[in-house]
Amino acid sequence: MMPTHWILGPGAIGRLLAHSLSPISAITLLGRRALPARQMLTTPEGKQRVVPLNSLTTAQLASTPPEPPAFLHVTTKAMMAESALAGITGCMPLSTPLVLWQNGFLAQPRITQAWPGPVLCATTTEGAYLTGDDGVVHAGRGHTFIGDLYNQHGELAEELAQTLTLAGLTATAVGDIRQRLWQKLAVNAAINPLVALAGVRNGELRGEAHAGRVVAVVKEVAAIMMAEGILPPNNGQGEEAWFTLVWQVVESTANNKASMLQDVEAKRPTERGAILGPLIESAERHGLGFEVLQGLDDDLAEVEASF
Ligand code: KPL
Repeated sequence: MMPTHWILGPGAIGRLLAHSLSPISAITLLGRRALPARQMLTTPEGKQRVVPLNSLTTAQLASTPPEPPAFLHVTTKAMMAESALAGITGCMPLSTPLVLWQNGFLAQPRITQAWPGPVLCATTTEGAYLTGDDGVVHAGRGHTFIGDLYNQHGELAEELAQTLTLAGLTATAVGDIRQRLWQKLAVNAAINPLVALAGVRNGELRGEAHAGRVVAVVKEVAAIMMAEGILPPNNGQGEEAWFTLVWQVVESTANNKASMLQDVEAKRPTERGAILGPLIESAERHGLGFEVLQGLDDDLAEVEASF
C-alpha cells in the first residue's frame, strides 16, 4: 500500500509537494477553500503536467475523515500553522508525525512542545510560486533539510528525506535543524523587511539607499545568533560570515520579489512575527540591542494596519 501524506495549506510549497509526492503516495491536499481537481505543474525545465490532485476542504475532512496519514505536512504561512492544525486535530490520531515547513522560528518550537506525536521541521530552498487556483510553477530546484528540534526522530527524518528525494525533491536528514532554521531566519530578517518596506527587488539592497540598513540589521542579528549558540554560516567567523552569506543571497536572488514584499503587495499579513519576533524576543532575553529590528517590526505593523 502507498503511504499517505496529508498536506495542510495549498500554497506554492504545499502544491509542489502534492504534485511531487502524488506518483509515489496517496496525497490529500487540505485547505479552507475547494480547489479545482485538475492541477497543473510547470517544471523548472518548462514542461507542463496536468494531473488530478485529491483535495478536500477542512470542513469536508471533518465530516468524513479518510484513513489517517503516515505524515501530515503543515505548509501554511508561519502565523497560520497552529490555528490550521488545531482545526483538523480531531481528524487523525495525535501520534501522527507532523512535518513543519514554515519560515522563521515561531511555529516550530510551539508545535513541537504541544503535539504528542513526532514533529519534524523542514527548511527548503526549492523555489515555487502559484499561478492561480489550478497552477504552480516549480521555478528552481533546491535542497530540503529535515530534522527535529531535539534529535529524537532521526529514523523518521531519514525515511521522509528518502521519500522526498524519490519524489524529485532532493532532501537530507540532519541533526542540526535548529541551527539551519535560525540561519535561514537570519537571512530572511536581513532581506525581507527592508525590501517589503521599500517595495524593491532583493538586488536593490546593494545600492547606496539601502546597503547601510542591511549592515545595521546584520550587526544586530549576528550578535543575537552568537547569544543563541547559532554558528556563523559556512564555517566562517563572527559578523563577517553573516555579511558574506547575506550579500551572497542578495546577489543570487537579485531579481526576486521576496515573499514579504509579495505579502505586502497582496495586502496579506506578513511573517514578521515569525522572523523578527524570535530575534527581538531573544535580544531582550540576552540584554542585546534590537533598535533596528524593532524599528522594522513597528514599520511593518503600521503597513499591515493600513490593509
Ligand atoms: O527566502 C526568501 C524570501 O523571499 O522569503 C529570500 C531569501 C529573501 C529570497 O527572496
